[in-house]
Amino acid sequence: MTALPLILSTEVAAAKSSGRPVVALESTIITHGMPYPQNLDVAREVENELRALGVTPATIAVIAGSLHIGLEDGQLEKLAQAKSVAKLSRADLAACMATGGTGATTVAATMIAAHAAGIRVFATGGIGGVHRGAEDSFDISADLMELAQTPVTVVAAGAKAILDVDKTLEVLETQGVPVIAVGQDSFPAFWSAASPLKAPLRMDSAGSIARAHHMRGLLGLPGGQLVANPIPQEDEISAETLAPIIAQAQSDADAHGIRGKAVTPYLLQRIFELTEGRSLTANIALVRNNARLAAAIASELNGMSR
Ligand code: PSU
Ligand code: MN
Repeated sequence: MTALPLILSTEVAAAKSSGRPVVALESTIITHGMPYPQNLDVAREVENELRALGVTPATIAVIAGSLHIGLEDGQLEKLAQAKSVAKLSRADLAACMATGGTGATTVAATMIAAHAAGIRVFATGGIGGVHRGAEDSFDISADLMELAQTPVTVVAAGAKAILDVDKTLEVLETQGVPVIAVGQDSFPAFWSAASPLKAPLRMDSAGSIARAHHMRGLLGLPGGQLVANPIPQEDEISAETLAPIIAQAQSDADAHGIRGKAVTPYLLQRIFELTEGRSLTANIALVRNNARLAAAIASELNGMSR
């Protein structure tokens, strides 16, 4: 049996060998979450946001069977332009690598890859969760179970209202995943900072979040943490504006019989169209905001032993 085909980008390799903090970034948000060319702009801006804070970005993807931890700019550009790239979650990652395939990693697969590379903090936009109507479809993202078993702290802007957010929080509780709202009591609703739902936990500093990650390790707890970071107020879109748009996107998905892996990308694309791109401006702002917080958490964690 040969070793895991893991390839570090030049800058990730340099950061790791000199002990500087690294933050993981997913690639499904690039290939299935936003249209080209905005997806490429966002990916680069988020990477630069981290670099400006002295933290090395590691965008993760599978290219020709190898698990890449950090992409060179040309690889990022190619991935952003690629059509019909595979979407890889926990179930698909090994199969794609074994067959020499190329694919983008979801939150679940990015956590697995980050952990394999010794990266403890990961920034994204929104996580997958329990879909509306899950009582019939059983559509529950593998992201939730991944958070229960892989020790990576994931910074997201909460969960989109394309999901059943109540049920998502219930599953996270059942799975023993800490859900930490940052600087507020309510669980953020992706495009809007606040929501009617109270977050299970609240922390007001990157240091506390880093210490909680470290403490879980000392306790021998296997999973990670979900950090729910509200979108900056100046960038938010109100829940009232979005509610009918989400309902429309959901009914379009149902009418077209969209199932399985295709559900989340379909809904994201439909909302982008229905808001005439307005959803994207907010999306960019919140991902950058999450990168900044992830950088602070990774820097704090870097000072603590594993
Ligand atoms: N939710 C978002 N934006 C995203 C995704 C989810 O608000 O880009 C992507 C992430 O990669 C997430 C994946 O891990 O979709 C979840 O897909 P599924 O629901 O099929 O597990
Ligand atoms: Mn699903």
